[in-house]
Amino acid sequence: MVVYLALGSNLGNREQFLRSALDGLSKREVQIIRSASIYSTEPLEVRDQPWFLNTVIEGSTSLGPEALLQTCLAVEGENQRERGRDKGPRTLDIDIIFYGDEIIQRPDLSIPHPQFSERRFVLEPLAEIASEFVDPMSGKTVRQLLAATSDKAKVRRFAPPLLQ
Ligand code: PH2
Ligand code: MG
Ligand code: MG
Repeated sequence: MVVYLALGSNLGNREQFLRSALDGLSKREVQIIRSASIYSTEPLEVRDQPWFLNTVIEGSTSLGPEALLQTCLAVEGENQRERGRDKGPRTLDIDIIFYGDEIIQRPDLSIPHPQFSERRFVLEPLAEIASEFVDPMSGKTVRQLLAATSDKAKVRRFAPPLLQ
């Protein structure tokens, strides 16, 4: 299955945590196909926290959606992720944006990610590698969703993709 994952870090050696996320996922049945540039992004929701580095990767996996979620949590865990303040600072966050074109709505897992189209820090990197991908919820392409988003928070290209 083709999957898109959003990666974020705003504590410690942020770039190294993103790199470590790619390693951890690759070791657990998530093959990395492509990754977007790294972006420096203004914090959303909880505003009084350090700026993030964000990126998006395209992966290919044989894992089902629940197993993929557990894998993301395991990779966060081995990268010093602590469950502190909700939406607060973190060494590594890995969110599932799309699992193919499946729509999954369970108490612990919503795919597509419920807020991705309101987050420029997800849409910009996603559009870099998957602008024509159609969001199964809205029927719109990533390109259209980026053009339509009302999120005005700053998102700046920071570094080239971790995988080229
Ligand atoms: N993640 C959040 C809350 N706010 N802001 C930015 N810029 N990037 C993030 O990854 C982010 C955020 C909760 O997961
Ligand atoms: Mg998140
Ligand atoms: Mg998360």
